[in-house]
Amino acid sequence: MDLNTCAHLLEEMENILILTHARPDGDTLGSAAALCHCLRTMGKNACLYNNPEITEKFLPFVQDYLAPKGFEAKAVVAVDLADQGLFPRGYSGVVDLCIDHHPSNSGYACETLLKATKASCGEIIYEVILALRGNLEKEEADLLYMAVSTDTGCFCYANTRGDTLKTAALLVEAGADNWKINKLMFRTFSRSRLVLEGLIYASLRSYRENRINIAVITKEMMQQAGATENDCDDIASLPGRVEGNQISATVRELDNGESKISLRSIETYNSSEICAQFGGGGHAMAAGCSMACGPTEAAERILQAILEVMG
Ligand SMILES: [Mn+2]
Repeated sequence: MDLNTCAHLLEEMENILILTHARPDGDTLGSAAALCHCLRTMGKNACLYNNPEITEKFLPFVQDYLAPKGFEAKAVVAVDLADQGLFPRGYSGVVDLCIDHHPSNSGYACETLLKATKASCGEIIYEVILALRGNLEKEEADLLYMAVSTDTGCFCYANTRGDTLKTAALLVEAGADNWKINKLMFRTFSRSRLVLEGLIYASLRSYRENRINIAVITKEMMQQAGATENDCDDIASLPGRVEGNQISATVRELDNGESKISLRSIETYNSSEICAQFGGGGHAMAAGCSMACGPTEAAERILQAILEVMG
């Protein structure tokens, strides 16, 4: 469906529940809250589904929009949610409208506005809000800036295009506090996270003139740093920062005695194929697998597999 049909559909809706995806990120939460704000200014009763996985970092941005107990939805809208498998915990039901940018969107909703060339869902919500109300309010600009900046890694990832930056510029012009949001999203870390990073870097194993880098994260290191899962966001990208790195692996010791491996590689190598040897998979440049052994043995096994591919 196109933008105007989507806006028309939203205009017809009442008592709207907006869904964010499982393990919600800045894009799904910022998009949902901005849309919710806009719908409320239009006099509609709209709320965000109370996603139990919202982390402390994002909660202040979405708190005012979360559904009160007993909210009875007449219409359900999902944002940035590609597949039913990514429904927020506790939700199962019909989705009337989905607004998304994932090329892999499975078409689970009754109606879908899909713009797969967009770097973030926030850019689509920006257009939807303009189609609905003709202007953008400051609260919406802040929320959409959070959406666009987080899905592009602060405009660093390869998905950042000219029109992504144009939308970001329009959001700043509409009042988005870009520097405050950037500081919170990209330049602020828990003390535990920083201590954990220190432990990871200090014990980093590098091979073949630093072309291979392996980080091992044990339960003991987590404990020593006082770190929880909340402190492990994007932790798998750390060993790949070493100059000259071609393939990096992050090995995490799990509670059940197994190890979880995240592999990252440059285009020359296929991470997914390496992980497939251990029953895992993923993308060509980012993949993962699990091994039924402790982290020391897991690190050794993944190193041997990498060495074999590197020749
Ligand atoms: Mn997204």
